[in-house]
Amino acid sequence: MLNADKIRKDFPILSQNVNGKPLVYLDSAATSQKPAVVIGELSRYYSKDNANIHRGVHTLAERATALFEGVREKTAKFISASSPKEIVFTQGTTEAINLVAYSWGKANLTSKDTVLLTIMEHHSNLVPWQLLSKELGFKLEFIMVTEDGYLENPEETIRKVKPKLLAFVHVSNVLGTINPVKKLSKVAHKVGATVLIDGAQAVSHTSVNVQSLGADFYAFSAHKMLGPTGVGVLYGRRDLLESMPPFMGGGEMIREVSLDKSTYKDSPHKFEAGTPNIGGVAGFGAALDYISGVGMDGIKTHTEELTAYALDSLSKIDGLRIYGPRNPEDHGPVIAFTVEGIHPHDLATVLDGEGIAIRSGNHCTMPLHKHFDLVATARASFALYNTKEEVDKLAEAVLEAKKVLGA
Ligand code: 7TS
Repeated sequence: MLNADKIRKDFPILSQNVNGKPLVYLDSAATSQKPAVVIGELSRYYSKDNANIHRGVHTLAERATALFEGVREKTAKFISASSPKEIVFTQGTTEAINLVAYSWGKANLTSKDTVLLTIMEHHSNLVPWQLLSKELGFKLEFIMVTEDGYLENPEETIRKVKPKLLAFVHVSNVLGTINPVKKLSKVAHKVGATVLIDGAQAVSHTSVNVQSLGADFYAFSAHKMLGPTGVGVLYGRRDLLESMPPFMGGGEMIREVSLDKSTYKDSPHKFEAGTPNIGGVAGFGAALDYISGVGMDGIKTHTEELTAYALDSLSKIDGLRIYGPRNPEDHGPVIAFTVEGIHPHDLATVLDGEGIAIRSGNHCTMPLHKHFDLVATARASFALYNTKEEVDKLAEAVLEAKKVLGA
């Protein structure tokens, strides 16, 4: 059993008042808070080990390189990749997906192909494919979403469309839907598709095994899993990464350069041009250690309980509509909702006055909001440091907002 009260003490930011009230941070889907060990590691790294990597022979350069490559190994283990060579460090999920688009996509997609996405994608798994499809002329098709927030006939659609690439979100950042990655990857592979999973909202609260999920590519961000901003990961199956051309050119990724041509290092270094976010990667390593120390099973159970509790208490509020699966087992720790007669921004503003941080807006999923005939939703999201008392405060504050705003 996870002890959230004890865990909260590890997160310095949580012990403050906001607008005169104890902070209730329910926006971890946007970015999670960081434990003191992560903040401390950033400071330790810059105080003791800071140097550029892979190029110096001096002691600090060797230390920084060992640290950076050590976190690569740790990351590979964390998601059960078969080798650290399958881990490319990026700036975040967005860059990881763009890397797949502009490297794998440019080398593999033609005007005869189709890329299959879903309408619940974050813009970062939609816009890169739109840009590339303009350039290469391939078709974009979409798996639709049911009223209760599930993918609509995904297996049939995959069999019918026979895409060259199936790219979809593991856990929706709005509906919270946990998509059946393993099942859909299997169907996609049967029709010869490559599978890219956007794991940005999954890795922080569920054990991910990229091999058993059948992901060919899996993208995520450190900042949503207790790590620093500016670091992300692209997992890619080794044979795929090796067959792919570089994404960006520059220092670090080359083997030999002459004025008219260059040869490149093997992956993952081929995809890491320039000086990476070494300090951030060090901090990410501390975040992975922290999560492993607490235990992913405990985190998963805790966030599932909070989600079930919040789905139950919010759904009792008159005029409040939740978007996404009602079955807590299919629902990650993200709940999007609207309250009749109140604009989500107004609701978020009133809640902020109570020290409660939720997000309002389209959460970078405009097509999904359009599908539900919405411009914006309010969204509460939970992490290992949240408590049932905080969910109670959220529900009470929504009731209060209804009174204040006359809804
Ligand atoms: N994919 C999903 C499912 C996401 O939720 C996000 C960020 C991204 C990709 C992009 O990640 P980035 O780290 O590259 O920015 N989602 C959110 C959100 O829901 N609120 O703020 C950011």
